[in-house]
Amino acid sequence: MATANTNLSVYDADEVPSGKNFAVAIVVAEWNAQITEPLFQGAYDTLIQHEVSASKIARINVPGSFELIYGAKHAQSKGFDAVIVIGSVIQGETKHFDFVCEGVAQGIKDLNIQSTIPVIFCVLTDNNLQQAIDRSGGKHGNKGVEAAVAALKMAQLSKQ
Ligand code: DLZ
Repeated sequence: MATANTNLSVYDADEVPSGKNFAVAIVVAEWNAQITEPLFQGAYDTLIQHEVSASKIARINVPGSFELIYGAKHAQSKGFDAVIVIGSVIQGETKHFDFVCEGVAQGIKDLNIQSTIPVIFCVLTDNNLQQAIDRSGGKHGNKGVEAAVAALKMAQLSKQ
């Protein structure tokens, strides 16, 4: 599972389906905006690069990562071909980190079981701010790029 030796922005563009006919919602948590904004930008730019029309990309803001579940469910009801949820949870002094991480992961998993519209998990769960910076455009690349690629692959799969 470790990303230490992985660059999240590196992928084979030839293996990514065209997004020409897809509409994608990106749900963004406002908590740790210093991290979620570059993740959003990485996802958005990658979708555009793979021919998703700007008019077919919708951004939905929610307060924190815990609300990503409701935001994604809302987006699914609007008929997008894929939904990306973007959040950054950083370990603090209390157990809140564990509850938010567990809650959002299970919630997004449930949405993927219940609906045919794929929800892509772009939530960083880091021990400290530096680890989050490293994965949102830093030395380990940008998880938003990885999420956009996953969204296009899963949108295509959902049509097969
Ligand atoms: C409350 C809280 C805390 C302590 N930490 C984070 C965090 O690191 N990342 C994040 O996205 N959200 C955090 N939140 C907010 C919760 O996700 C949620 O928005 C509130 O508990 C309200 O439901």
